[in-house]
Amino acid sequence: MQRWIIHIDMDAFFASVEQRDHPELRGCPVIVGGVSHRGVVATASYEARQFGVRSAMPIVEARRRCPQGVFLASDHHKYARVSRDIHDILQQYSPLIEPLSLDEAFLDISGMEWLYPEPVTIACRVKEHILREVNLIASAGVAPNKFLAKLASDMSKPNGLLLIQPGEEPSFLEPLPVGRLWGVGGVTAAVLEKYGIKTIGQVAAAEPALLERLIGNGAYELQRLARGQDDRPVVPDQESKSVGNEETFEIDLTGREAIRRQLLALSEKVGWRLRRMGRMGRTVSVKIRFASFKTITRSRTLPDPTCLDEVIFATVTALCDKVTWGEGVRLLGVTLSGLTTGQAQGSLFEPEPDKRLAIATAVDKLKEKYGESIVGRGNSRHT
Ligand code: TTP
Ligand code: MG
Repeated sequence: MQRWIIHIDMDAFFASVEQRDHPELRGCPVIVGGVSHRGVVATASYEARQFGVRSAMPIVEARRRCPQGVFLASDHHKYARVSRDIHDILQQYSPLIEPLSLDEAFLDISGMEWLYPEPVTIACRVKEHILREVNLIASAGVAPNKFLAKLASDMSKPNGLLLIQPGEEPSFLEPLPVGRLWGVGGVTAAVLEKYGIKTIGQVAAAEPALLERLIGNGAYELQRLARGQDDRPVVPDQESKSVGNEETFEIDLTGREAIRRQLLALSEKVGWRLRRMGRMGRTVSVKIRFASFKTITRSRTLPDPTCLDEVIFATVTALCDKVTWGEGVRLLGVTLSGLTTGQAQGSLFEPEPDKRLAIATAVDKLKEKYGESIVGRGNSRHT
């Protein structure tokens, strides 16, 4: 299976949040950081970067370079809240998310071709979703591994989306300066450059013995990176408390059958994500937003945790039976919370779920390999 990793990184994160919340600051050079005399810049808006203001620069220096700048104290609580909102969005696109900081994360989207046609389409949707829901701009990199994905998002900024296809690694990497390699800071770069190794292409072609002499133990890994090889896995955040998917419809849904079909598709997505994460959930929640924006949620806690589509969907159906469907439906969501680790299903008295999990997992593998159509239930559709 071809590996596909997306790296998402918000543009000028702290500054963009402030510009979002204070529209009068849009288009202005905004500098966020410790505003005391001895503080440093946390980040600068792209307008401020034109004056040479950078992260970690003393505020005094930033004021000298950009006297007309708007200087603001950072509000970590607010940025952490926004970060959680973004994380909730990312969760809807992959069960394997590794947050790196408040504003960046890796998503492993390998094997999701049955959900989306192209890896780059997923990245595009993630960007659109973040813009729509939190009104901020993200840049994205799509590539066969973490190193290349992060490089791609970095190089595409601002408001970028860059795809590196398998096979394109050498031509992409060769001309870049060594400092672009993960883990190469100023000191290592200086050592390499002293020996005439200035580009990533030169690292890739260097004599291994020479590299080892120059930088020691990390030489082998560094050369692999320079050749675009990186097997590091995306390590998901095991702390996540719930797994949910929701969908806003372009046209409000009417009619029981249309609603049922969407709820089945959402239940299948959530079940699949849980199985991929190796987890189960005990509480099933349904969210319904009507055309009038009236929003209700209904939950039920099951006697045993589950990751099975049919158990999730049956619970969802039971919850929806009690809802009065007076008007069109704008949004539906299905979430499992009360997550447990591991998927040992069934018990002495109820051995059946184990078999059902085995079947579901086998079907997942087929879907990942051949696409959804080969094993689809025929009555749910994924977008
Ligand atoms: P970055 O993603 O490195 O920077 P950025 O989002 O501001 O700009 P861009 O990605 O478009 O280049 O860091 C994310 C946030 O972390 C940033 O908005 C502020 C904070 N931060 C600091 O507080 N100190 C620092 O030295 C850096 C680099 C970032
Ligand atoms: Mg950023």
